[in-house]
Amino acid sequence: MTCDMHSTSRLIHDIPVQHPSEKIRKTRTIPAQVTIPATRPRWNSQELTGLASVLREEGLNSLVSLQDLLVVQRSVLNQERYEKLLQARLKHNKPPLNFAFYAVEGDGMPPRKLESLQGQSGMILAFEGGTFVWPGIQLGYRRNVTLQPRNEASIELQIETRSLQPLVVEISSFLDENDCQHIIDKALPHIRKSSVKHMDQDVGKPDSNWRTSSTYFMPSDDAVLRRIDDRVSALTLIKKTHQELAQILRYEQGEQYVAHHDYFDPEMYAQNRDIQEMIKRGLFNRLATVFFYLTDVEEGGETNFPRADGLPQPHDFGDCSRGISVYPRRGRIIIFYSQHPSAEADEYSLHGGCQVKRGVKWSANKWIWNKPMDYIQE
Ligand SMILES: O=C(O)CCC(=O)C(=O)O
Repeated sequence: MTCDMHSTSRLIHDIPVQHPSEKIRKTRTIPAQVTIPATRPRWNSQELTGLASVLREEGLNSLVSLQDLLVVQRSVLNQERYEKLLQARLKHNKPPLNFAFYAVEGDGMPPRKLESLQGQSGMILAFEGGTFVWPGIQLGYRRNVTLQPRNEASIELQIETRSLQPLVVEISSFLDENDCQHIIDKALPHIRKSSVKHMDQDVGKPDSNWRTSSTYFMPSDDAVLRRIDDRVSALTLIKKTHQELAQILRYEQGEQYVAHHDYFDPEMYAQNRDIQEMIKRGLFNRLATVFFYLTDVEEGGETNFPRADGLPQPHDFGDCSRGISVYPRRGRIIIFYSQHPSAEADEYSLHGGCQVKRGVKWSANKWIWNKPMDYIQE
């Protein structure tokens, strides 16, 4: 298998967070010996009540304290990474914060990243690992959101949950006709046969064993493309600097990309120094893919997730008959998450571009990392 080139959320329901003044924790250590549970049960209402009352009693005044409390009460999901990143922050005199906290806003506003707990009450989303993911809630769940991308008027979207495992959400209309055509026209002169990053076991094998499409990595060097980057950032709530360049894809009739993961499994790329350097030996990775459909397709060309809903590993990675499929529609996008916010890989994010049976499919992907990359400036 190959991967092409280039922290589980916790919902704290309605915790009435109490505010500073009372007790300030003066010292800080990383909680010792927290264990990762084999299963990850949801918070039950008794636990939530307990947590809320501890918050009230302790009068926690900082996000770090809230993080400590969660870790002590519940343990972390990716202990090794949690401790490494915390140590690195302490070394650089940064607050030892590994979790990100978001306040759930009303009126269709997207969740707002919290910089402090001052004045905060209501529902808070907590993400171990520090990166936001849209909570799936349940299959078919639809939320209307008003985004405020930088340098653009606000836009209203509907985000629909298509799958919970892996987490896939769909926005039926994100790009307009002109955006789609602009990308296609700009890519056309540069498009070349797609390559894949071979896992150690596959080095030397032809790319076409997996992928027969054509590709262009497009720099964000004009106003339309920069606006799309800003929109993607506003939608994912992840900084633009975490994005790779858009990879534009063309599939002609009969072409496909068999099922694969977008993240780099450190063990499968153990001999590849560039990838090891990029993923810092497993600390960082591609977290999410934003996938754009730039054309309709007469038949075929769907994106298939063959392991959706916990299905077993397929025998045939080109078989698109299992799991869920998203069909190409000009302007539609999906976001799927290859990793949990805690940076544990989600093996169920296996996906492929099914054979185009009739017509031509133009599409594009934006890979988003859980760390800043060098491709796109803020
Ligand atoms: O074409 C598709 O629908 C999926 C493409 C894909 O998985 C990829 O480029 O990584």
